[in-house]
Amino acid sequence: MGRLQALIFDVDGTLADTERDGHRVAFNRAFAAAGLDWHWSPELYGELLAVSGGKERMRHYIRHYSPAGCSAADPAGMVAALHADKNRHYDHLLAEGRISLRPGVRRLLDEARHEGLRLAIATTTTRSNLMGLLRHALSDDACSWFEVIATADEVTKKKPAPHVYHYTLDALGLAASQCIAFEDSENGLRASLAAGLDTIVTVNDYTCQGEYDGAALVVDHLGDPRQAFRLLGGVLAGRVPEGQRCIDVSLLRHLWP
Ligand code: XBP
Ligand code: MG
Repeated sequence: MGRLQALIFDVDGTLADTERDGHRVAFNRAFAAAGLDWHWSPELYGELLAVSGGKERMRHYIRHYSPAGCSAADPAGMVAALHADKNRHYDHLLAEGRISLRPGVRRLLDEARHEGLRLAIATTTTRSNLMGLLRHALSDDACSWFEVIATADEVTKKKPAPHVYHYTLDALGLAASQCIAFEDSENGLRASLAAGLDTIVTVNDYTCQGEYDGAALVVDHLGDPRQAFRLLGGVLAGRVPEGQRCIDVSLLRHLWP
């Protein structure tokens, strides 16, 4: 058996483009419902994404952007209530089918399961948000596809801290050298590299300007037979065969023999 045993996926931005049309819209609905005139434009949200975690992002916004209406007697309670309401709106957006998987995600998950690779998730999002995404964008039983699901509910320190990856590797009972991580952002890559994981970065509109030194591969998405990925960089880029159209299990086994 080759040394590659498991694939570990980040969620937001990696499995699906959840941020601009998902979490951001849901935050704005929660702000409006609370009578706040806060509005996170797509551009502002891009800046705020430097902070992982919805509650942390709101605290950062209050601290650094001084919006009106944040003189609540209980700011922590206010943030917690806004976050709960944001998650409720996010779940509605998922149920309406507004968020779909990124190219190649379903194909690679299906293929990996068929080829006996183990699957895990390592995310800093809230568990209920992840469950909604898996159910609505993948399948009713999709959470059973992943042997380990590590979320913000399991670890307190969010990415770029490596804790969620350490937790995932411990739960899988595998060494980092037996797994590959899939990430979409600088914070995510810093977390996975700090845990010793070789990492494939699939950038998106919010993360395509990032610095991904140390990534094994940087691509625009995982690719599908009819929608080839673009290879953007990475330390293993020179070993990707000419004409390769997608990240598939045979490519992974070629790069990690
Ligand atoms: C991405 C995040 C999350 C979401 C919001 O996490 O930073 O905070 O934007 O989720 P990842 P919550 O890419 O690691 O999945 O509101 O549930 O925190
Ligand atoms: Mg991400």
